[in-house]
Amino acid sequence: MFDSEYDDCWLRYDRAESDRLDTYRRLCTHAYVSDAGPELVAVREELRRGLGGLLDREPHLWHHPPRSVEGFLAIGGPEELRPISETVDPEEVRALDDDGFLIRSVEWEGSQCTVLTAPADAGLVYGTFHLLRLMSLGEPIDDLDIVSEPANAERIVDHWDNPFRRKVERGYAGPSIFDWERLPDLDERYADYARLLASVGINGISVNNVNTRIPSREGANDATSEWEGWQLIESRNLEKIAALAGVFRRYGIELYLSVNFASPVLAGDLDTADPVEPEVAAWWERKATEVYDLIPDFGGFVVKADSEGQLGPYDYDRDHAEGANVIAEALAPHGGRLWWRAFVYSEHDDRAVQAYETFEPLDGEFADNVTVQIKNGPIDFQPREPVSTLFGAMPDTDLGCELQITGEYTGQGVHACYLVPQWKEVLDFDTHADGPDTPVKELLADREGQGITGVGIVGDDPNWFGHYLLGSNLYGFGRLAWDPDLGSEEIADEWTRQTFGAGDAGETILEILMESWQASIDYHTGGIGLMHMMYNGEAALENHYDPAPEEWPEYHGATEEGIGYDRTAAGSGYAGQYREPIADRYEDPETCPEELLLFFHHLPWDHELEDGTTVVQRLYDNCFSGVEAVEELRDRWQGLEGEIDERRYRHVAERFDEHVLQAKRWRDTLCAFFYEHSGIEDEHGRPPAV
Ligand code: GCW
Repeated sequence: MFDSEYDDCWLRYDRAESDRLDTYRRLCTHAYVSDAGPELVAVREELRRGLGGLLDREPHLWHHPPRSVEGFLAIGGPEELRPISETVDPEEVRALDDDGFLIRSVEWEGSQCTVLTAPADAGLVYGTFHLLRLMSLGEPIDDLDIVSEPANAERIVDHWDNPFRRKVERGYAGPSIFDWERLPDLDERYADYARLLASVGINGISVNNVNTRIPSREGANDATSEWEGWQLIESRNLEKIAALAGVFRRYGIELYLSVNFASPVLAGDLDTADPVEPEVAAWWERKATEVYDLIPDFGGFVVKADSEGQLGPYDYDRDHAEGANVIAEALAPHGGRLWWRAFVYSEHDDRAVQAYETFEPLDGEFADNVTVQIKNGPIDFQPREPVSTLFGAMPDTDLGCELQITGEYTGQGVHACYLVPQWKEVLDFDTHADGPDTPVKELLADREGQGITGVGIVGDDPNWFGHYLLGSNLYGFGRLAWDPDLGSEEIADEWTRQTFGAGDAGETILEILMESWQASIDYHTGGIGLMHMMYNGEAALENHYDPAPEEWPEYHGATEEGIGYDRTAAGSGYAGQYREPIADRYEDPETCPEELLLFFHHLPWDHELEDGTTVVQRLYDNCFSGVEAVEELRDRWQGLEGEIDERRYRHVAERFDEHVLQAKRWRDTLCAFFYEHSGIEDEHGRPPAV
């Protein structure tokens, strides 16, 4: 339906199946839509596109109740349209979360009316996409009674897009979708991107890289870098931001900006960013007012401080709460929020322990409009990590869980890897924060200012994601952030049917997605807790795509006698940061889950696992089975030739060929590395045994 050169992803709105078409036409050809806010313009446009495709006929959009029609849609606020206010109790609607919506089949003046209402216009946008999703999935809509509210108040995509030269850090789908040179001129693709995000309930977007400055080798204060003038917070750039905010606003999406902690120096004329200095506080206040004068519904700022060369409060011997609060206080009068990243490491031998040691003591010290944004695991978006110990450790601080939609460590834009099962594992993890059964998803849910952020994946490539199958991750991120109780398979099934249609091909693609993550874990890590063995090499060349275990002894702990990292009390003590009984479980190799064993323990190569297999043999077996799994997935994809359009078939098939090659590269490199250190051959005599 996108009348453009790029893919329409899951918003295809293909003609409904005949068994549904008549009912859909009877109930939805006519739509009475309020024309209150900017969001209703988006609602009308989406109805034209969606119903136009699904009903295979132009829908009639009315400004009053259509007369003598069998059925019609009525979309608007609880008291805006009579078909709604006379059939639904406005109190019931007003009681819903702001982004929530209600869809109900009712009788009104002799017509079968499907009312869609919400306490706020953003809910009407999400509700409209939900109704069109049900129809795209061929679901019955003649007896609806849906009340849907997001579990997470904030559902934000964080872009790591650099404003200059449109490079996306850890982006594998071409240049940045945002053309900062041309902004505030708008590209129609911005609105289509907003549609994709709103269609899965996403309500926030941060448009630029958290690395707001590439630190020069000589240190961060080098003003000569070509970043000059590309601090988007600079006054000259704000109209670009405002233009983008206008596009996303129509789809109920608030805009955020990553800013440098030292913006008063980099984007201002101060010579300090010390948070306790009154002139610094005054600078942030002026800056916030300047932004909100242009963008009244601006979401707020995202800050990466004291991390990977980015400036921060430590540069002024202040702690992270002091650093954050000066910015938050400037945002507060405007209703803005500061997302302060907890991705701080490098002070400790064991990188895993630092975030907790830095932030847990600051619980309750952050201003009310600060959300501490925590990566799902203690290392860095690895194929599988334990859950960060900060979840459940800061009850008096608003928290956000940061996930990575782009596959930096899971094959980038080349390997098919559906990440929703990984995210489910994180969100379902029981932190025991308030005793048993306190999963992460519960800690985050139903609390203003809390939620889930995802590192963005889209780029300017026609397929948006670098790989057609990876669209499932953006789709899945939104659906899961809205409802963490949805199943991975359920979400994958929804995405597959909307993107590739129902039928056998869809079934096969669903299977491929559901098996892809475990395969990725196995060939990238050996599947029992090792991680972070990727090529880093020369900073300029680092790609995190190729294997290079030899670069990371402090991560895998491989020695002649064993492998793994001792994070028990006898080691770095990281396991002790968890609450009981989790700490005990991880502390003991007998009770530690096998999939995380070598993350918590350094064990002899011939240590016997529960089924008697040794550690080294399990590593060999998993690396080999990871490759076999990818070969199997490729075979299944090849079986779809002729069943799906040539363009997408060919695109994915080519990537599967590279996927198999690269998986073998990881397998062979890791197995050679394990053999080199252990001197123990693979029991099955499989090469490479160097
Ligand atoms: O994952 C690592 C990446 C960096 C990224 C950093 C972060 C934006 O390798 O590219 O920087 O984490 O999360 O800040």
